[in-house]
Amino acid sequence: MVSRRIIPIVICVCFSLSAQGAAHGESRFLRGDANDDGNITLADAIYLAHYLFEKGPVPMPDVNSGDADCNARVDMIDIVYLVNHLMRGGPEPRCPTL
Ligand SMILES: [Ca+2]
Ligand SMILES: [Ca+2]
Repeated sequence: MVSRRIIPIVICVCFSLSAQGAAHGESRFLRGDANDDGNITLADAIYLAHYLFEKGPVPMPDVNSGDADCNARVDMIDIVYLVNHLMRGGPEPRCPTL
């Protein structure tokens, strides 16, 4: 269950959109699918906010599934990245290929 404190955080993120990118390899998970349901949705951004700010469960099946911008860290920018992708047509959560 997502706490009511998460919703304002996600709403704030929606209004401060930005995107960043970096490079490192992909493995066997869908980058950005933090809740491991096979789809990238706003639920993944909420899941990450819960993980980061309320000590919620770690992104599944690998913590890197929450690293939407592929910079080797899971942080608030990944929430922004997901919201930018879902609501503003920003880049997909994946690492650039070399
Ligand atoms: Ca998902
Ligand atoms: Ca990241």
